Amino acid sequence: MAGWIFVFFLLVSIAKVQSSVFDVTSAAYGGKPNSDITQALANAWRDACASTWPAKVVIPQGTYYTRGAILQGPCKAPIDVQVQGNLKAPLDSKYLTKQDSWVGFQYVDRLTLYGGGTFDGQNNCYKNKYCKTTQAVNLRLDFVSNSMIRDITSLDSKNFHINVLGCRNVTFQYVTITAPEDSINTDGIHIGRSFGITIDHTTIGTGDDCISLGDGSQQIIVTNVTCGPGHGISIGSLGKYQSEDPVAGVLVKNCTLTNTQNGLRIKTWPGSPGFGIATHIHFQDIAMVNVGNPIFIDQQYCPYSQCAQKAPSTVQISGVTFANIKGTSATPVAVQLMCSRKLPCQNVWLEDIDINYNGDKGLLTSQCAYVKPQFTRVANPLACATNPF
Ligand SMILES: *[C@@H]1O[C@H](CO)[C@@H](O)[C@H](O)[C@H]1NC(C)=O
Ligand SMILES: *[C@@H]1O[C@H](CO)[C@@H](O)[C@H](O)[C@H]1NC(C)=O
Ligand SMILES: CC(=O)N[C@H]1CO[C@H](CO)[C@@H](O)[C@@H]1O
Repeated sequence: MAGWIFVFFLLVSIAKVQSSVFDVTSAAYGGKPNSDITQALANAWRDACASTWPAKVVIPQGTYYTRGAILQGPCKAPIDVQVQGNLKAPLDSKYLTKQDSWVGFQYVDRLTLYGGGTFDGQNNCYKNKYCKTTQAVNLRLDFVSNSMIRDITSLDSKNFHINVLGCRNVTFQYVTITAPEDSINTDGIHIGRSFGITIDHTTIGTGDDCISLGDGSQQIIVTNVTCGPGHGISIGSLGKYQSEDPVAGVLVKNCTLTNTQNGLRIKTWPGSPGFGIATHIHFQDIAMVNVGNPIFIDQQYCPYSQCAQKAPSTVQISGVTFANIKGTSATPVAVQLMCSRKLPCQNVWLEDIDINYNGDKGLLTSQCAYVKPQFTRVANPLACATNPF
């Protein structure tokens, strides 16, 4: 008798486990390969999110289209989203359900997004100068916590590839991000106002920053990332807006940058409307291959000359280490530490810097202003050889 009761409960729990898989192509949701699954995905997410058991949404192998998917929590239990297929955005962004986001997760705790699939933003705009650029980010995480994004690809986003806002304890691992070098604003991963974000074993090549850390990025770890093409790994830009939160606690370690416009950069706008802080920023064990501006603090960041260049930046940069940075520069000025005359940089260390320049635009050199760094094992041309002021 007791044995039968056991089997009965076993069957009940198997049924529960099975019912916790929400496959968009199941009869309940009706998604079909090579068709639009916008509604099927929304329904599968709704049911999975309401499950009191750990639930899994599945997008199986094959190509699927969606006009947009804003997947909202809070959910009742941990939730997995297994994307094995190739999810495609509309070519023309007027068909998107939301203009600023394509796929998004909001207010979700304990999300695991994985499966080897691809989020293809189908940006064909950059090839056509009459095409209106759009704001649609491929994958947005808003207020997501204790989560893992693993083994997925983000391809040809119409804007930033992955945007992280208001998140806590989120790890990205084995993520691949790819876009053409000449596609504007296609940053790989942008983080803002988030705490405890790790990016590990990730490969990024885009037309803008591989990784950019906006205001309020705290306790950020970037390891084993390869970047290129792109504009490098950036803190900022900071100081464009009033009341920005500090950037504090960044470790970028064991990464390789190849053929990027910039290397490791901290950029702040001149004439900031408020005061800002960037502190405890540590770059270590970085290989550079033909990188422009490999080490670059730029407190006069002003693309397209949109600002009053004369006013100094009011972002205080302090506690910055560049250690064991090796390789080749694509520009003769390999180290630039251009700080604010109003708030000079404090506690900047350069250690074991070995960068060469083999081009014909001049000799290897460095520039510093409003900073007194400490050098350990840094060759003379790389140790504040010139001061332009
Ligand atoms: C962070 O999130 C992971 C899941 O990715 C979880 O296993 C871990 O317990 C979380 N850490 C904390 C401190 O909550
Ligand atoms: C980089 O990856 C290698 C091999 O996967 C691993 O052994 C190493 O610890 C990683 N380095 C860092 C800094 O995470
Ligand atoms: C750029 C860099 O230093 N990469 C190294 C990261 O770590 C692995 C293993 O520890 C090395 O094999 C890489 O060369």
